[in-house]
Amino acid sequence: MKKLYSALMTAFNEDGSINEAGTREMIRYNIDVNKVDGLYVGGSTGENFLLSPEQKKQVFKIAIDEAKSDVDLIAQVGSLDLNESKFLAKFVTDLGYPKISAVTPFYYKYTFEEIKDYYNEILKGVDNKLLIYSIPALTGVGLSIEQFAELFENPKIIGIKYTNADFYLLERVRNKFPDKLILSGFDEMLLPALALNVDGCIGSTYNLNAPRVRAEMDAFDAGDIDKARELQKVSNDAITALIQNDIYPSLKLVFEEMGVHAGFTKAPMAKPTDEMRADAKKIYQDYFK
Ligand code: HMN
Repeated sequence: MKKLYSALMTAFNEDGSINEAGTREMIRYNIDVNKVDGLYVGGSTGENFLLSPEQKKQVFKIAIDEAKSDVDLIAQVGSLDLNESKFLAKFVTDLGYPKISAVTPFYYKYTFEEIKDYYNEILKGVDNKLLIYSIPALTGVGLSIEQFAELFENPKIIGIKYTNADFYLLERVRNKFPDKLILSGFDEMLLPALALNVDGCIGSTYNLNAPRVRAEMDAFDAGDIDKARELQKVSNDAITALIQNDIYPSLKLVFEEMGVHAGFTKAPMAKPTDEMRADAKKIYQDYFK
Protein backbone atom coordinates (compact mmCIF):
# COMPACT_ATOMS: atom_id res chain seq x y z
CA MET A 1 0.00 0.00 0.00
CA LYS A 2 1.36 3.37 -1.00
CA LYS A 3 1.44 5.97 1.76
CA LEU A 4 -0.13 9.43 1.73
CA TYR A 5 1.44 12.15 3.89
CA SER A 6 0.32 15.75 4.25
CA ALA A 7 3.07 18.33 4.62
CA LEU A 8 1.79 19.97 7.77
CA MET A 9 1.03 23.67 7.70
CA THR A 10 1.65 25.93 10.68
CA ALA A 11 -1.08 28.36 11.71
CA PHE A 12 0.34 31.75 12.66
CA ASN A 13 -1.18 34.72 14.43
CA GLU A 14 -0.95 38.05 12.63
CA ASP A 15 2.25 38.93 14.55
CA GLY A 16 4.05 35.76 13.40
CA SER A 17 3.66 33.86 16.66
CA ILE A 18 2.39 30.29 16.41
CA ASN A 19 -1.33 29.76 16.68
CA GLU A 20 -1.37 26.49 18.57
CA ALA A 21 -5.13 25.89 18.43
CA GLY A 22 -5.23 26.35 14.65
CA THR A 23 -2.20 24.13 14.12
CA ARG A 24 -3.87 21.42 16.21
CA GLU A 25 -7.07 21.77 14.17
CA MET A 26 -5.15 21.14 10.94
CA ILE A 27 -3.47 18.08 12.45
CA ARG A 28 -6.84 16.68 13.57
CA TYR A 29 -8.39 17.39 10.17
CA ASN A 30 -5.60 15.48 8.47
CA ILE A 31 -5.99 12.51 10.78
CA ASP A 32 -9.76 12.39 11.25
CA VAL A 33 -11.10 13.62 7.90
CA ASN A 34 -8.26 13.21 5.42
CA LYS A 35 -7.22 9.89 6.95
CA VAL A 36 -3.61 10.45 5.97
CA ASP A 37 -0.99 7.83 6.73
CA GLY A 38 1.38 10.42 8.09
CA LEU A 39 2.47 14.01 8.50
CA TYR A 40 5.68 15.70 7.36
CA VAL A 41 6.34 18.23 10.11
CA GLY A 42 8.67 21.21 9.68
CA GLY A 43 8.85 21.21 5.90
CA SER A 44 8.54 24.00 3.38
CA THR A 45 4.76 23.94 3.76
CA GLY A 46 5.12 24.45 7.51
CA GLU A 47 7.07 27.66 6.65
CA ASN A 48 9.78 26.06 8.77
CA PHE A 49 12.66 28.05 7.30
CA LEU A 50 11.03 31.24 8.59
CA LEU A 51 10.89 29.99 12.18
CA SER A 52 13.19 30.59 15.14
CA PRO A 53 14.65 27.44 16.76
CA GLU A 54 12.20 27.90 19.67
CA GLN A 55 9.26 28.04 17.27
CA LYS A 56 10.48 24.91 15.49
CA LYS A 57 10.58 23.10 18.83
CA GLN A 58 7.08 24.38 19.61
CA VAL A 59 5.69 22.99 16.33
CA PHE A 60 7.40 19.62 16.83
CA LYS A 61 5.93 19.39 20.34
CA ILE A 62 2.41 20.35 19.25
CA ALA A 63 2.39 17.88 16.34
CA ILE A 64 3.38 14.81 18.31
CA ASP A 65 1.23 15.79 21.27
CA GLU A 66 -1.83 16.05 19.00
CA ALA A 67 -1.10 13.15 16.64
CA LYS A 68 0.38 10.79 19.23
CA SER A 69 1.08 7.56 17.39
CA ASP A 70 -2.12 7.69 15.31
CA VAL A 71 -0.16 8.37 12.12
CA ASP A 72 3.47 8.18 11.01
CA LEU A 73 5.40 11.37 11.76
CA ILE A 74 8.47 12.65 9.94
CA ALA A 75 10.27 15.66 11.44
CA GLN A 76 12.22 17.83 9.01
CA VAL A 77 15.23 19.12 10.98
CA GLY A 78 17.49 20.44 8.23
CA SER A 79 18.59 24.04 8.67
CA LEU A 80 21.34 26.48 7.71
CA ASP A 81 22.86 25.97 11.17
CA LEU A 82 24.16 22.42 11.44
CA ASN A 83 24.34 22.65 15.23
CA GLU A 84 20.65 23.51 15.26
CA SER A 85 19.87 20.53 12.99
CA LYS A 86 21.81 18.22 15.29
CA PHE A 87 20.03 19.59 18.31
CA LEU A 88 16.61 19.27 16.65
CA ALA A 89 17.34 15.72 15.46
CA LYS A 90 17.99 14.73 19.07
CA PHE A 91 15.05 16.79 20.32
CA VAL A 92 12.48 15.14 18.03
CA THR A 93 13.96 11.70 18.57
CA ASP A 94 13.55 12.17 22.33
CA LEU A 95 9.96 13.34 21.74
CA GLY A 96 9.29 10.02 19.98
CA TYR A 97 9.31 10.93 16.28
CA PRO A 98 9.86 7.64 14.40
CA LYS A 99 11.57 9.28 11.40
CA ILE A 100 13.46 12.46 10.61
CA SER A 101 14.32 14.21 7.38
CA ALA A 102 16.74 16.95 6.44
CA VAL A 103 16.80 19.25 3.45
CA THR A 104 20.10 19.35 1.58
CA PRO A 105 22.14 22.27 2.92
CA PHE A 106 21.39 25.35 0.85
CA TYR A 107 22.18 29.02 0.16
CA TYR A 108 25.99 28.55 0.06
CA LYS A 109 27.45 26.23 -2.54
CA TYR A 110 28.71 23.13 -0.79
CA THR A 111 30.88 20.32 -2.10
CA PHE A 112 29.39 16.86 -1.99
CA GLU A 113 31.82 15.97 0.83
CA GLU A 114 30.34 18.81 2.88
CA ILE A 115 26.81 17.63 2.13
CA LYS A 116 27.72 14.09 3.17
CA ASP A 117 29.31 15.32 6.39
CA TYR A 118 26.18 17.35 7.15
CA TYR A 119 23.96 14.25 7.00
CA ASN A 120 26.38 12.05 8.91
CA GLU A 121 26.78 14.74 11.59
CA ILE A 122 23.01 15.12 12.01
CA LEU A 123 22.69 11.38 12.54
CA LYS A 124 25.71 10.95 14.79
CA GLY A 125 24.52 9.87 18.22
CA VAL A 126 20.85 9.97 17.16
CA ASP A 127 18.98 6.70 17.15
CA ASN A 128 16.60 7.44 14.28
CA LYS A 129 16.10 6.97 10.54
CA LEU A 130 16.42 9.78 8.01
CA LEU A 131 14.94 10.70 4.64
CA ILE A 132 17.01 13.02 2.46
CA TYR A 133 14.84 15.98 1.48
CA SER A 134 15.79 16.69 -2.13
CA ILE A 135 14.16 19.79 -3.60
CA PRO A 136 16.57 21.18 -6.22
CA ALA A 137 14.16 23.88 -7.45
CA LEU A 138 14.37 25.65 -4.09
CA THR A 139 17.83 24.66 -2.86
CA GLY A 140 19.76 24.59 -6.14
CA VAL A 141 21.22 21.26 -4.95
CA GLY A 142 20.69 18.27 -7.23
CA LEU A 143 22.14 14.92 -6.18
CA SER A 144 23.26 12.29 -8.70
CA ILE A 145 22.57 8.59 -8.42
CA GLU A 146 26.19 8.02 -7.34
CA GLN A 147 25.82 10.65 -4.63
CA PHE A 148 22.59 9.10 -3.33
CA ALA A 149 24.46 5.77 -3.24
CA GLU A 150 27.23 7.33 -1.15
CA LEU A 151 24.75 8.89 1.27
CA PHE A 152 22.97 5.53 1.62
CA GLU A 153 26.24 4.05 2.91
CA ASN A 154 25.03 5.41 6.23
CA PRO A 155 22.47 2.72 7.21
CA LYS A 156 20.38 5.27 9.10
CA ILE A 157 19.56 7.03 5.79
CA ILE A 158 16.52 5.09 4.66
CA GLY A 159 15.17 7.06 1.73
CA ILE A 160 14.37 10.26 -0.11
CA LYS A 161 11.62 12.80 -0.13
CA TYR A 162 11.91 13.37 -3.84
CA THR A 163 10.57 16.81 -4.82
CA ASN A 164 12.00 16.86 -8.30
CA ALA A 165 10.56 16.75 -11.80
CA ASP A 166 13.46 14.64 -13.10
CA PHE A 167 11.72 11.34 -13.84
CA TYR A 168 14.74 9.79 -15.50
CA LEU A 169 16.65 10.13 -12.23
CA LEU A 170 13.63 8.89 -10.27
CA GLU A 171 13.49 5.73 -12.38
CA ARG A 172 17.24 5.17 -11.94
CA VAL A 173 17.05 5.72 -8.17
CA ARG A 174 13.95 3.51 -7.75
CA ASN A 175 15.55 0.62 -9.59
CA LYS A 176 18.98 0.94 -8.03
CA PHE A 177 17.59 1.13 -4.48
CA PRO A 178 14.47 -1.06 -4.39
CA ASP A 179 14.53 -1.23 -0.57
CA LYS A 180 14.74 2.49 0.06
CA LEU A 181 11.67 4.55 0.90
CA ILE A 182 10.96 7.02 -1.91
CA LEU A 183 8.19 9.54 -1.32
CA SER A 184 7.22 11.81 -4.18
CA GLY A 185 7.00 15.53 -3.43
CA PHE A 186 5.33 17.24 -6.38
CA ASP A 187 1.57 16.80 -6.00
CA GLU A 188 0.89 17.79 -9.62
CA MET A 189 3.23 15.00 -10.82
CA LEU A 190 1.95 12.22 -8.60
CA LEU A 191 0.66 9.95 -11.36
CA PRO A 192 3.96 9.66 -13.26
CA ALA A 193 5.70 9.12 -9.90
CA LEU A 194 3.25 6.30 -9.07
CA ALA A 195 4.02 4.76 -12.46
CA LEU A 196 7.68 4.66 -11.43
CA ASN A 197 6.72 2.82 -8.24
CA VAL A 198 7.34 5.35 -5.52
CA ASP A 199 6.29 4.23 -2.03
CA GLY A 200 3.95 7.16 -1.54
CA CYS A 201 3.79 10.92 -1.51
CA ILE A 202 4.16 13.97 0.69
CA GLY A 203 2.57 17.25 -0.30
CA SER A 204 1.09 20.58 0.66
CA THR A 205 -2.15 20.27 -1.29
CA TYR A 206 -3.01 16.95 0.37
CA ASN A 207 -4.07 19.01 3.39
CA LEU A 208 -7.18 19.83 1.34
CA ASN A 209 -7.14 17.21 -1.38
CA ALA A 210 -6.24 13.95 0.36
CA PRO A 211 -9.52 12.10 -0.34
CA ARG A 212 -9.24 12.71 -4.09
CA VAL A 213 -5.60 11.69 -4.05
CA ARG A 214 -6.35 8.52 -2.09
CA ALA A 215 -8.96 7.66 -4.74
CA GLU A 216 -6.33 8.23 -7.42
CA MET A 217 -3.85 5.96 -5.67
CA ASP A 218 -6.52 3.26 -5.24
CA ALA A 219 -7.47 3.52 -8.92
CA PHE A 220 -3.82 3.24 -9.87
CA ASP A 221 -3.37 0.14 -7.67
CA ALA A 222 -6.48 -1.41 -9.24
CA GLY A 223 -5.03 -0.82 -12.70
CA ASP A 224 -7.69 1.76 -13.61
CA ILE A 225 -5.32 4.26 -15.19
CA ASP A 226 -8.06 6.23 -16.95
CA LYS A 227 -9.72 6.96 -13.62
CA ALA A 228 -6.37 7.83 -12.00
CA ARG A 229 -5.64 10.21 -14.87
CA GLU A 230 -9.05 11.87 -14.56
CA LEU A 231 -8.53 12.42 -10.84
CA GLN A 232 -5.03 13.81 -11.39
CA LYS A 233 -6.54 16.23 -13.92
CA VAL A 234 -9.02 17.59 -11.38
CA SER A 235 -6.28 17.81 -8.75
CA ASN A 236 -4.08 19.70 -11.19
CA ASP A 237 -6.88 22.13 -12.01
CA ALA A 238 -7.13 22.81 -8.28
CA ILE A 239 -3.33 23.04 -7.84
CA THR A 240 -3.05 25.46 -10.79
CA ALA A 241 -5.72 27.68 -9.23
CA LEU A 242 -3.99 27.51 -5.82
CA ILE A 243 -0.59 28.40 -7.31
CA GLN A 244 -2.07 31.31 -9.31
CA ASN A 245 -3.59 32.66 -6.10
CA ASP A 246 -0.29 32.30 -4.10
CA ILE A 247 -0.24 28.74 -2.79
CA TYR A 248 0.57 28.98 0.94
CA PRO A 249 -1.87 31.75 1.89
CA SER A 250 -4.45 30.18 -0.44
CA LEU A 251 -4.23 26.77 1.20
CA LYS A 252 -4.93 28.49 4.50
CA LEU A 253 -7.81 30.55 3.12
CA VAL A 254 -9.46 27.45 1.66
CA PHE A 255 -8.99 25.68 5.00
CA GLU A 256 -10.78 28.62 6.65
CA GLU A 257 -13.66 28.16 4.16
CA MET A 258 -13.87 24.56 5.38
CA GLY A 259 -14.15 25.77 8.97
CA VAL A 260 -10.57 24.88 9.93
CA HIS A 261 -8.67 27.76 11.55
CA ALA A 262 -5.45 27.73 9.57
CA GLY A 263 -4.44 31.27 10.55
CA PHE A 264 -2.00 33.51 8.69
CA THR A 265 1.23 32.83 6.82
CA LYS A 266 4.42 34.25 8.34
CA ALA A 267 5.96 37.43 6.94
CA PRO A 268 7.49 38.03 4.47
CA MET A 269 4.83 35.75 3.00
CA ALA A 270 1.82 37.76 1.91
CA LYS A 271 -1.16 38.60 4.06
CA PRO A 272 -4.35 37.81 2.16
CA THR A 273 -5.97 40.54 0.11
CA ASP A 274 -9.72 40.75 -0.55
CA GLU A 275 -9.09 39.47 -4.06
CA MET A 276 -7.20 36.44 -2.74
CA ARG A 277 -10.01 35.73 -0.31
CA ALA A 278 -12.58 35.85 -3.11
CA ASP A 279 -10.48 33.54 -5.28
CA ALA A 280 -9.98 31.11 -2.38
CA LYS A 281 -13.75 30.97 -1.86
CA LYS A 282 -14.14 30.05 -5.51
CA ILE A 283 -11.39 27.40 -5.30
CA TYR A 284 -13.17 25.92 -2.28
CA GLN A 285 -16.49 25.86 -4.11
CA ASP A 286 -15.05 24.46 -7.33
CA TYR A 287 -12.90 21.70 -5.84
CA PHE A 288 -13.32 21.07 -2.14
CA LYS A 289 -16.95 21.61 -1.16
C1 HMN B 1 7.24 20.27 2.40
O1 HMN B 1 8.44 20.24 2.61
O2 HMN B 1 6.46 20.85 3.12
C2 HMN B 1 6.68 19.67 1.17
O3 HMN B 1 6.35 18.39 1.20
C3 HMN B 1 6.93 20.33 -0.03
C4 HMN B 1 6.13 19.77 -1.18
O4 HMN B 1 6.97 19.01 -1.99
C5 HMN B 1 5.52 20.93 -1.90
N1 HMN B 1 6.57 21.72 -2.48
C6 HMN B 1 6.67 23.01 -2.23
O5 HMN B 1 5.83 23.64 -1.61
C7 HMN B 1 7.87 23.70 -2.77
C8 HMN B 1 4.50 20.48 -2.91
O6 HMN B 1 3.47 19.85 -2.22
C9 HMN B 1 3.97 21.66 -3.73
O7 HMN B 1 3.48 22.67 -2.88
C10 HMN B 1 2.88 21.23 -4.68
O8 HMN B 1 3.33 20.16 -5.45
C11 HMN B 1 2.42 22.38 -5.57
O9 HMN B 1 3.45 22.74 -6.45
